[in-house]
Amino acid sequence: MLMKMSLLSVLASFLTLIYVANAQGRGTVRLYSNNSTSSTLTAGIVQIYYGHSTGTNTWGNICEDDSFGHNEADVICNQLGYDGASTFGKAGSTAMYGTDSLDTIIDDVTCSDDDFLTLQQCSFDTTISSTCGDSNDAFVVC
Ligand SMILES: [Ca+2]
Ligand SMILES: [Ca+2]
Repeated sequence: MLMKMSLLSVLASFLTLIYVANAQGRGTVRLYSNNSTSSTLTAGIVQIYYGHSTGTNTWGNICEDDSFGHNEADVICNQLGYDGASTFGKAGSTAMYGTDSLDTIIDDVTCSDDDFLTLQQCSFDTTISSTCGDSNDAFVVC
């Protein structure tokens, strides 16, 4: 009986660890490059885990059309654990990262300070401009 209980508690701790490792927080960002979203990527198309128009959180892209600039790229790299961005742009302007076919879920990101540590300190819109498609997915090089 004692043996059975300790096995169960070990299993429970193990499952908790797996859950924590896989937990996606709302607002989490990651990079995409040629079908990979490896956490070791330092450059790629930006994906964010955020509420879609359906209300549930999902992974999607950020539109790089008008307000997206160096401040915004810096904040994304800061959030990923790097010290700002060296460059950024539209996915359609390079063949480096492939095409990320996820929907665009964040538009008009504006960060008033490039030292912010997370995009949630910036303003942004979940109403997506018609100009936002895969070729306008924002990429960053951290
Ligand atoms: Ca826009
Ligand atoms: Ca996309």
